[in-house]
Amino acid sequence: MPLFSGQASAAVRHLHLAATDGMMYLPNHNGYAPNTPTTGGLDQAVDGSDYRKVYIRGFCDDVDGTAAQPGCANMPAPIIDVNQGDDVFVHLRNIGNANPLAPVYPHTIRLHGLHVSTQNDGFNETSWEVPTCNDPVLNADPVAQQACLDAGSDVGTYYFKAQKPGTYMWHCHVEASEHITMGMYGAMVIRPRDRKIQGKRVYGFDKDRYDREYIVLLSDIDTAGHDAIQTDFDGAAFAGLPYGPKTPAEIAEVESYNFADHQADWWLVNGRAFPDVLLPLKDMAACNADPSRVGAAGTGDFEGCNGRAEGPPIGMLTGSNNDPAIKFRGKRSSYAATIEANWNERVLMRIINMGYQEVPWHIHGAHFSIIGKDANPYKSDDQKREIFTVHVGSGETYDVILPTSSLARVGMNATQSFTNGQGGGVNEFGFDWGAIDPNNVDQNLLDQWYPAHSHNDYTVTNNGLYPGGQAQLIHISNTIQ
Ligand SMILES: [Cu+2]
Repeated sequence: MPLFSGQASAAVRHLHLAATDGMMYLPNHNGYAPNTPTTGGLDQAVDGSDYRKVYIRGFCDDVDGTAAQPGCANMPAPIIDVNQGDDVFVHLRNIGNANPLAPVYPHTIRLHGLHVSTQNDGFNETSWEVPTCNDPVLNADPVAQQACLDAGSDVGTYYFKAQKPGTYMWHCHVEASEHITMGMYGAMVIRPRDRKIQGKRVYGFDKDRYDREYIVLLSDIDTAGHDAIQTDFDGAAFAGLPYGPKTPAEIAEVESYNFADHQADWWLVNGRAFPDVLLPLKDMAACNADPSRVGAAGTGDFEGCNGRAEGPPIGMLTGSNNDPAIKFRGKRSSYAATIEANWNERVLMRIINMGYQEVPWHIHGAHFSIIGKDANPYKSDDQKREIFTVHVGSGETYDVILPTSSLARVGMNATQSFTNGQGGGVNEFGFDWGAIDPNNVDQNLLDQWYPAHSHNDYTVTNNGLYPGGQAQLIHISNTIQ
């Protein structure tokens, strides 16, 4: 029984993740509006705008431990969302690659920020790793492969007791210089034990009350590294090596790219570059379990689950709070990348940096406050400090709250531009403000659109084309559901 009314009993959760490879598309254009999906050529959207297809490693929802198919990697990986006090078992199944030309590796889960034992730490050099039964050696020996599967050698289980509420990240830690930037990362949220404040407060202290929450997961991609891994694998050399972990010399034998040469050319918010952040969330469930998107063997090319001109994944991990089958009081977390809120609401942004560069994250229109960092609340006075840029280093998380009441919506501030005939009509993202009525300027101020973006503005580009990359929009209105 709960100790007092409103306090939840801790749950025992079993979460299933599959590690594999996949494909994603990056907008290779600087059009202002996102393109619509197409069934046409592989690298173009229906309006002719370019997309850049890149090979990734990653994770997808394995549902019950059997659902995922090789090639299903979601970008970013599913969200782990649990409550303080929960006993969480994360089962990782390494299903190998869809691409026969890419290196085959073990994987782990590093629960970044959690106080876990060495044995549950995904730093495989001091703990352990999960190999796959889907590699060139075992694929050529069906008896040995079946024995590998029967023994469950391709599954490992991590345990943690959810302790401090806040915002975290998780990722693979095998050869992290390669596996992280290839896409093996996702967001993690722990909510307060008290049910009454789940989905309403980050920690339960002074200023951390909010009405809506968004995950802002920042990362970057060096396509040269992804291309090298896509076609790099020397299967003959691999087949000659002993089974199990490889030495540096053996790794060098099967791949060539040096990840110290990392130089990003795309920068992402929730796994998408602008303007694709504006697109609706994508349900990955059907794709995760569909082997038909895997291309012809030996080509290293297949369809994957992150399509061209498609929005970020919903982010649900079955068994988490964001699984609709789980009873949950608050609003569910997702990778929604357009921030929408009504006037006089407080918007929580859980900012996470999984990229290799520090990001000066800047929001137009109003100041915001940092109410916590790295799953620890700031002191009450510090929670009141208002800023307009937060520097988020790799491996850091910040919980910031934007009160929409502080956004500018005062007619007199816009009167001059309205007098000049500006500020009405349709903006370049397709939103229609309507005609300007000089006698009622406030009618044009009801909906407001602001950018939030990296202030390293060269990262607000797609392969050098501005605008693109690490930017999203904040839409404030009075009709947001
Ligand atoms: Cu890995």
